[in-house]
Amino acid sequence: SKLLLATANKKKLVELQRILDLALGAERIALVGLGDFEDYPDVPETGLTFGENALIKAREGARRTGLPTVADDSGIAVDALNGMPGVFSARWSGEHGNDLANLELVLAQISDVGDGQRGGAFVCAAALVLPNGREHLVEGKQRGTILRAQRGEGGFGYDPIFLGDGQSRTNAELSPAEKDVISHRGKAFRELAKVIAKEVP
Ligand code: ITT
Repeated sequence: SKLLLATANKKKLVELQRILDLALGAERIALVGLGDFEDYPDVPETGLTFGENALIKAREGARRTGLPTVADDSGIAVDALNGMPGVFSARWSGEHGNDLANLELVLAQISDVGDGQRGGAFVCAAALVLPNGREHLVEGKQRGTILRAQRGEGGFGYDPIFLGDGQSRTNAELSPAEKDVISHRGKAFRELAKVIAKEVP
């Protein structure tokens, strides 16, 4: 069946279709992104947590389209920055979606932080809102270390500066399938896939 993914981020759409195909079978869910809807407004992400923002995006999508809707709100929480950029990850540099400027600002802000104190986590909240009003919310995390320079060309966002715990390659050096196994998004959406299997016919 058709499921709206209330995101303007094409990389998220690709990752999520891949994760859901593996969890539920390739033909089970066809995700459509916001790009397929003309004049879809910018929805203000005013939540203080990833979960609140995921629900804001999913509720708005379900209300506007009548489709069962999933949303992803995600980002990186850096220990040495007291959990920032957190929900501000996509616009940390001031320019929404400028991945390079955002990661360069984080690197500059923790340039004098020592090797033992560069921990952080990717966090993903995944929400499902159904046309009948039922709501589900799950969360996934990946802990790791923030490097001092970029490594790798894959993934998106902060992947090139993030070395997952127990990994020898950054998230940007992993294959897409390898990233899905350990990533915050992989964990959250494998959990949500179980709910989708029950709630979306
Ligand atoms: P939508 O709100 O339209 O879904 P967005 O890109 O604005 O798209 P978010 O508000 O959830 O999404 O911001 C997520 C940001 O966090 C994103 O821009 C990345 O910089 C970062 N991020 C999220 N997941 C990531 C991942 O798997 N790898 C690296 N960075 C990630």
